[in-house]
Formats: sequence, structure tokens, C-alpha cells
Amino acid sequence: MSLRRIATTPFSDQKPGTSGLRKKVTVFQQPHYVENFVQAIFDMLGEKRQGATLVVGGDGRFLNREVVQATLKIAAASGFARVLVGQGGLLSTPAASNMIRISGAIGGVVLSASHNPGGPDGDFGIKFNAANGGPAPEEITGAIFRRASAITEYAMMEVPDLDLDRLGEQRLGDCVVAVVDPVADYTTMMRKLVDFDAIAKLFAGGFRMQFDAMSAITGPYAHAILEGALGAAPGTVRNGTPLPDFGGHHPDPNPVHAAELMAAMMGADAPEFGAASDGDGDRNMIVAPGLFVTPSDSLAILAAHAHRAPGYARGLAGVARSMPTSRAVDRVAKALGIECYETPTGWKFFGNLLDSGRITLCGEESAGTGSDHVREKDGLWAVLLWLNILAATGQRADAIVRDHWARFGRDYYTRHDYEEVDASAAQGLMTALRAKLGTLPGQSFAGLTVSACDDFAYTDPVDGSVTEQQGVRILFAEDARAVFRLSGTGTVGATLRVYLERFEPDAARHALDTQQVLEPVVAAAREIAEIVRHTGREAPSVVT
Ligand code: VG1
Ligand code: CO
Repeated sequence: MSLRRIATTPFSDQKPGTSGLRKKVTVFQQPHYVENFVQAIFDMLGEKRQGATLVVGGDGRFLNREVVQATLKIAAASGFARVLVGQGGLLSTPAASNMIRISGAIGGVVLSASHNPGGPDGDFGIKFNAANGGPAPEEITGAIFRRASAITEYAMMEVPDLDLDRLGEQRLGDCVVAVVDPVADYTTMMRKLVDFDAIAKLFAGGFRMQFDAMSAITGPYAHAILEGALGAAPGTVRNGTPLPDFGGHHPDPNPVHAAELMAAMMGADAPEFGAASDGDGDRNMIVAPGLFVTPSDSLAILAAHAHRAPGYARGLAGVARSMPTSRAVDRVAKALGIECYETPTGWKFFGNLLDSGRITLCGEESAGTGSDHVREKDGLWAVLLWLNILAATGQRADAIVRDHWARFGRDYYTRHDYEEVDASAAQGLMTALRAKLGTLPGQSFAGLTVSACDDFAYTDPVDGSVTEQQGVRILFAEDARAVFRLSGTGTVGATLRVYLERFEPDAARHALDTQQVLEPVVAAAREIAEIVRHTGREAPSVVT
């Protein structure tokens, strides 16, 4: 077995975005592309990697196995003493986060493009998570990018591929590679957080649910936990086998891409509860019978009821939401007398708040909810916490949502995405919008009056770091808000995200159609940002 040094030249585009380096599969298939980036991650760690433990795993999408193999061989050549890899090269993102934390690893290489489509024409991604189990903060991703932009050589052990399907230890030179069960530790952790007995009793009493794993990574976890440990009826988990191309679907749990589940939940014989997760298992969608629960509402509801689960019985230290997430959770925090933090989009910004014990729960409008149990959002965990709440209250899921609105008011919410817009046109829109911010307050659009607006900047309360230009916020006097930002996870052109919301305190007006309620906010947003003029698009490509 020998170590081979391979000369290489840098690629100029290895800059991680909202959540790691995400590109088309074909980009990662270029010779040296994967190796350069992985070596850049390890170089960034410097001498600390000598003798350290590393976690490796991914969501099973096309190219997963090949990149796992390359990562193991580079890791062995880079001086790691031990590498934990999920069987089959699989690990959901929250399970990877947990494994990093409980194994004392220096970090992990997580392979995923999350909710983006997979397959040879789809997307792939590589992300580095730090020792706290969370996505590397900006200073680390910046250092990886700088290293990748100057790399001239990488080193690999020259060995045949490892057997990723056989549990147990294999040697790669001085490095021990342990192939581990990707589900077991995760299940153990869930047992500590939620009341498995109470949920099992619920299922034993005939409670029906549907969980759509979208042919992605949560299938094995959901089979083991929902149908196995909790005794849900066989068939509760649909699309439960991970496929390299997710069966040709978009593994994004929202009403558009989880259409079958939505149809089942809106039907006359709907089960009591519906849920779905995404490509890498960190997102969740919650559907009550006849009622889609927006992720922003779900976060607020979980915050209001979390104390019913054993892991949160002591109450919450504080909560946080990403800036574009609705203000529903702020109202719960106020009632609980705890702090609510507003962070830029992306889970990495919750890391310091969680590590310092300032918050217990956090979430994003993009179907992400999590707690201090790991440092990623966690799709199946959110589903289990919901089930715990249903078991503890004995209430129907839709009743819980309606009671919540009656108590706190309802934040009508929608997101309009304009995908694959010409990148410079999208930049032009944002630049023009920023330039006119000073003139907007006091002006009226579609019957709404701008009361304040800004370009969101965040000062991390723990380390004082400042992150600017995180999205334009327009507040209206009518208790409505529009937010504009460009996606940092897309791989083709640019995606403009427009987040729209309006608060309604009057319980008599809580059963209205969301798009109808938000029509004036949508119209004002279009006018203010001149969306049609800049993008040439008359309508968004996805409305969630
Ligand atoms: C999107 C979401 C963001 C989420 C990120 C990663 O980012 O808006 O809330 O944290 O995806 O989620 P963007 O920059 O495209 O808006 V996942 O499930 O990819 O790990
Ligand atoms: Co994801």
C-alpha cells in the first residue's frame, strides 16, 4: 500500500454557498475536482488532523459512493487515525452531525445536495461540518475556498476500493476505517428526546400517518423508527428506499414536490398525520388532515409545546429563526418570556447560539427545524416531536394549529421562487432594490404603505462577527412584510426568493385562502422590486 502524491491545478469555482459546495454532477466529474476540494478541507484543518477522527457519509445520491471512496483514501493519506463511515456510504445530515458529536471527531465530510434533484444530470454537493457537528462557519468555508483556489497537489492512498457494505473495521495504511450502522446511534438519541412509549401507544390505538421519504435518505431511519420501534402500520413510510436519482423526483418536501402526500392528506379518508423529508434528511414537511402547516407555523407550534416531550421538559432557553422565516415564533417567545434571535439564512448561523446555550429550538421557513440535540436541522426529529405532542395532548393536528392561531394570531405566509433566472439580471434586481431603499418609507404600493426597510445585516452575539447583505426586508404599516434574497444553493443561473407574509390577529379571519390574503403583498413586492422588468418573468416558478 503506498501513498501517491498527485499534481493538480486549482478550479476557480470551489466556493461553498449557503450549505457547502453544490454543483452539477458533471462539474464534480471533472478529473481532480472532488480530490482538490476534499484535500483543501483537510489542509484547512492543518496539523490538528493528525491522529484525529473523521466522519464521512452522504445521502446516497448519484456519485455518493465514488466520492466516499476518494474521501477515505485522501483522509488516510492526510494522517487521520480513524474514519467513521455510514454503511453503504450513507448518513443523513442530522445523523452525521450526531456521529461527529458523540465520537469526538474533528469534523465530518457530508455529501449531499439536499433537496436538489440527483442522478447523472442532477446535483451533487460536499460540505464540511466542524467538531460541534454543525456546518462550518463562514471563516472556515472562506479558508477552504482560499486553499482550494491555490492547491497544487493532493495525496491519496493507492488501494482498491473499500467494502462499504460490510460493518466493522478495515485498515487503510495507518488509518482505521470503521463502517457503522447509520441508523442505530440516531435512534438512541431520539429515544432520549421524545416519549417513544406514548407515541407507540398512539399507533397501537389505530392512529394512522403517512411519511414520504421521497426515495431519499430518511427511508431507512423512518422504517426503523416509525414502523419498527414505534409500531406504525407497515406502509406508513412511502418511497422508503433511497435511490441515486430519487426516482427522478425533486426530493424537496413542500406541497408542490410532495404532491402525492398532499393529495392523500387533503382527501376524505386522510390519515391523522402526514410528513415528508428531503434528500439528506434535514428538512421536514408537516401536514395535518386537510391543512398544510407552514414551516414557520410548525416552528412556533413546536416551541409552544416542546415542554411536553421529555428532552425539553425543563423548558426552552431561547429560540431563533432565520430572517425570512415568519414572525410566528417571536410571538411564542414573547409569551414564554424567552429571547428570540433573528439570523441570516443557513443553519451555520445557529451554531454559536446553540453552542453557547442561548437557544434550544430554531428553524427556517424552508422546512428546517432543529434543536440543541445536534447542529443541523433534523427532519425526522421534528416529525417525532409533533407525534409526541399529539400523543401528550390527545388533540388532532389541525386542532392544534387552529388553537395556536386563536391564541397567538395567524401569520399568513408564502414563498415565491423565480428559478434559473439569468444571474446578472437577478443581481441587477437586487442592486436596484438596494439603491432605492432610502426612498421607499412612506410610499404606498398596492394599497400597502412601506413603514421601514433595510438590507439585513447580522452581528453574531457570541463572537461579534458581522455578516452583511443577507436580504432586503420591506415592512408595511399593515403588519405585512416582503423579503427578497438570492439563493445560495442553486446550481443553474440564479434563484430569486420572495418571502411574503401578513399578520392576522382576528380569529374570524383565520380560515382564508393564503394566496388571496397575500395578494396585495405579492403585488406590492412585484412593483417595488420590478420583478417583471428585471427577470422577464410574469410569474414565479414555484409557490410554496
Ligand atoms: C436554502 C434555504 C435555507 C437552507 C438551505 C440549505 O438556501 O433557503 O433556509 O438552510 O437551503 O438547506 P438558499 O440559499 O437556496 O435559499 V438543505 O436542506 O440544502 O441542507
Ligand atoms: Co437538506
